Amino acid sequence: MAGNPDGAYRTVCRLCHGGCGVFVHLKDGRVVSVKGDPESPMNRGWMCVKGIKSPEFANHPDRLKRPLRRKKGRGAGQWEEISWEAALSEIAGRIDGIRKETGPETIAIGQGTGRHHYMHVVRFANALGTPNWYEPGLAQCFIPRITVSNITYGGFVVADYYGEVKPKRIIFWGHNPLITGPDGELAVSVRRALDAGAKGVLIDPRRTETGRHCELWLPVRPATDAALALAMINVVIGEGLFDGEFVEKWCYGFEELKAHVKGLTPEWAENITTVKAGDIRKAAIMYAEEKPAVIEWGLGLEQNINSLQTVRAVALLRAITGNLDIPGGDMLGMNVLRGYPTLKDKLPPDALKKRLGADTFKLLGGWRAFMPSAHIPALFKAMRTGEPYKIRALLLFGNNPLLSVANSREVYEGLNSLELLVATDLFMTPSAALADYVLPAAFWTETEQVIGYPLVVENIAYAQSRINETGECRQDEWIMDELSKRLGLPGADETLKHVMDYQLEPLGITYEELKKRHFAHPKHEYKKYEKHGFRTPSRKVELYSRTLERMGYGPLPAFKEPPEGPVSSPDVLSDFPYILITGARTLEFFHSEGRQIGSLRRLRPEPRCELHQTVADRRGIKDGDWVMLSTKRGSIKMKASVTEDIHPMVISAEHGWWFPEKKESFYDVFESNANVLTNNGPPYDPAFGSYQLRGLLCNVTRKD
Ligand SMILES: Nc1nc2c(c(=O)[nH]1)N[C@H]1C(S)=C(S)[C@@H](COP(=O)(O)OP(=O)(O)OC[C@H]3O[C@@H](n4cnc5c(=O)[nH]c(N)nc54)[C@H](O)[C@@H]3O)O[C@H]1N2
Ligand SMILES: Nc1nc2c(c(=O)[nH]1)N[C@H]1C(S)=C(S)[C@@H](COP(=O)(O)OP(=O)(O)OC[C@H]3O[C@@H](n4cnc5c(=O)[nH]c(N)nc54)[C@H](O)[C@@H]3O)O[C@H]1N2
Ligand code: SF4
Ligand SMILES: [Mo]
Repeated sequence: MAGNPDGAYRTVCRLCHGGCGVFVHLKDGRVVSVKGDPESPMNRGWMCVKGIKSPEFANHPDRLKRPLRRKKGRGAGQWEEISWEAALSEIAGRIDGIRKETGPETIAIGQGTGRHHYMHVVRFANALGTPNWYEPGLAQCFIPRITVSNITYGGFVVADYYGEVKPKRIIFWGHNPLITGPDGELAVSVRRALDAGAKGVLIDPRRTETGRHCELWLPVRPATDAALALAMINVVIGEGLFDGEFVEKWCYGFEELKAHVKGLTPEWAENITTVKAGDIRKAAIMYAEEKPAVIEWGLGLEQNINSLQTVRAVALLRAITGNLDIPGGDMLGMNVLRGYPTLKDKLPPDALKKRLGADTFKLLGGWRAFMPSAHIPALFKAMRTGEPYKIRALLLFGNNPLLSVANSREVYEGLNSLELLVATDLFMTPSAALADYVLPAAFWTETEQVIGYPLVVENIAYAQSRINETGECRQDEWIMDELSKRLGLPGADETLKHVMDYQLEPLGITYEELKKRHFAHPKHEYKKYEKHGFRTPSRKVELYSRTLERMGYGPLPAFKEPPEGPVSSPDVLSDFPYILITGARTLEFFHSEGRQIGSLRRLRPEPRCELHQTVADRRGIKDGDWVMLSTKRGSIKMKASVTEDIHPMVISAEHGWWFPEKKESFYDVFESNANVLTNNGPPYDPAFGSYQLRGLLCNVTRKD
């Protein structure tokens, strides 16, 4: 207990990707309120509505509190409570049987996005000897940005809102941080930068909450951002706005890039992106001339089948304008923590070869991948069909694939084909309802960990402390460690405390010491490349990437039409004349979570889709009407939000919708679930295997 006059506990909120320093107040061991920590270098007292409602999550009557074993048929909703000892030994026994019979690769592991146990899942998979773990983000989220940054600049970047010099110009590109932060930095830092005078440009088919603070909006046609970025490079180079000194000294391949973008003018891009050439030119000039400037890039760039080259094109803009690692620019991380001990040397080489999709999608699953994982469509296909071999078991740690993976109906088939499904979660979800065992996970106030923020760049190390308990809920890491012991896996003799101390070694402190200080915040160093160069083969920023070339991918970024769209598939247009984007976030919900939290649900009672006034007029739809949204894959029901703040061809559907109150009808899991509409089929991005969640063709009709 520390740090606050009324004896509150000081820790970090992890209801989303986390990062807000907080004080938690307990009464009789239960969380009663959570308040922002004014001294936290990340949030300085601020919190979002979800975090503030943490007590409602923590104390919800539907929280899972004891391990459950299925009594009747799969999905019948009949459970019996069992002890941890029984659950762990039975599950370990079944895993052991399967690994001996058909090999550990036939056991898959699925996890959700960015949780405390993220790297521990990778460790557990390696120790178990299975190459087949997945997370529904990865190829569709963050891995393209991280990998491209590593290949291009030798490290990941984040906008510098923290030093004395602040960004003058911010480009929000397929990213809506006022709603979605902290995915990188926190919403509050962005808001403060804008309030302090930074000027914004929004590149997004929707004029978002963040966009309302911007002076220029480029409503891009979904999945065509690579063309937009190439045209901006064309302007920056063609009009001599690049940083000549930085390019000369620190960039590799400038002449090749210059020749490559020569004909890729704003007029060329207007034809593709539907954004006016004049606005493309304006955005490029604003970004290049007003230094320091940052690019807030997000999911809008990744959920398409040209994710590698789209993200690369945007990445190069930072370099040629000299905005890298300067005060108020996009800074390379300090990486204050030692890399998580993932036991990757324990995964035998022949297991590596069996990773599903790895030979094709080398930057997702191959040896050069940032965090090698399996290709989700290949994994679920292997579950359903046994091709190239049968996936027999799946262990889920904080993942609800029926809602978060593309093509929900195939996911359903996949889950039903398993011999063993184990789900660890806070609540009974539709995916957990299909399991053989359901294990109760600890809430964030009930877990401990060391975490670096902002994510991936790790400029600050934080201690998250375990401050209370609920029922028999356990931290996911504990569950994996207990299974490891029973299976005699490597690393089973090390506790989470060992791991945390190992991570902190470069800072010269232990977890117990960090807990007392709450966070460690070494001074930021800029222009680190001046000491050792960039961490790339040429020691420079690689505008032209030999690494990509050697792997068989384009060394310079290029645009590719999305396979389903007004240009590539005009034959489908008569039935599906609009462009669908899914999953633009809302403040109240984190993915499929929170639908049972009364106060949040009252703020957003129903699933919504946004469409343009002209579409509504054409279809006789009024704001608040129920509509049917359909694609070639299926149809769902949502309420219409009619607006002028969206590209007139685009319809934006929320994701993650299920109805915890409708247990009798399997939570109506297919009724308003955006992933009934999405496509998990080829083509995929050739390097990451990304599938399309945005930029698909759809139709909308009023539901009578
Ligand atoms: N409240 C809340 N916060 C979250 C989450 C959540 O579920 N709820 N999820 C977390 C996770 S895992 C992630 S990955 C992040 C995501 O955070 P962001 O990167 O901000 O992602 P989104 O809000 O999904 O999408 C950003 C914008 O992309 C736009 N967009 C769609 N298609 C395109 C396109 O083709 N081009 C361009 N330029 N823009 C496009 C959408 O209109 C949307 O406004 O948020 C994290 N934070
Ligand atoms: N159509 C469409 N689909 C998308 C996206 C999109 O934009 N459009 N976005 C994609 C992206 S970027 C991402 S990252 C994924 C996210 O996908 P997931 O991370 O799978 O998100 P959820 O489906 O909400 O599942 C998370 C589950 O974890 C549980 N949980 C929360 N905390 C803990 C914990 O500490 N331990 C355990 N064991 N469980 C916990 C929650 O109750 C919830 O059931 O969705 C992807 N799916
Ligand atoms: S932004 Fe995330 S970490 Fe911060 S209060 Fe909200 S849920 Fe918690
Ligand atoms: Mo994500």
